[in-house]
Amino acid sequence: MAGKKIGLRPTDALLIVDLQLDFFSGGKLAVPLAEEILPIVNGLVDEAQRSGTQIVVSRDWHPPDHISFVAQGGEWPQHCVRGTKGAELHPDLRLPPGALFVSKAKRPEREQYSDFDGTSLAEELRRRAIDRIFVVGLAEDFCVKESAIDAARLGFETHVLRAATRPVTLEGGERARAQMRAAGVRVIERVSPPYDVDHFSRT
Ligand code: VGL
Ligand code: ZN
Repeated sequence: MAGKKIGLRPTDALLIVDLQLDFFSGGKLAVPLAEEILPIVNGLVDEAQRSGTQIVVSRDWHPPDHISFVAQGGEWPQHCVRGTKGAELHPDLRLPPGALFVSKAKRPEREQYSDFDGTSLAEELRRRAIDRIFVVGLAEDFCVKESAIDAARLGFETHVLRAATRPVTLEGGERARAQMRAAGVRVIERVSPPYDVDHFSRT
């Protein structure tokens, strides 16, 4: 696929955020049109594998009484409860060997939208000499946004591939892209030509 044009390298990471059943249609916190990104993410996974790029797969992994749930006074329906069907990764997601898995928001009393919050992900990536991160997945206005902003803040050259993410709400997505850009994240509108990361990197 057009992923070739990204020019992934062995010192890049493809960060696939929360492609879990609860975020797809029929799930507890379905993100509109989430299904559309699966073939695009799978194409990127293939490209990453060909390029020796580290693949990272994150999961929202809540206890049943997580603070973000309505029953605890939070804003979300109960979702991605550890060990349940809804917390499973979407079966269509292609997962090559060698992927790194990150589970987050595991403690009842804390919300952690970012894959870097309360995890050792930054250290794991630095240990592998990774300097660029390409963020895809769900949801653009929550975990994708917070993970990308954290990645940029932590010094990684960070790209979000808009074609491979979807927001909970359209307004939320627009706001998220503005916030990400303000934080130095590069929001890439499409993964097909003329997008070419090396072009951006040289400037
Ligand atoms: C997420 C809402 C609640 C996400 C997680 O993965 O973006 N959104 N928990
Ligand atoms: Zn959650």
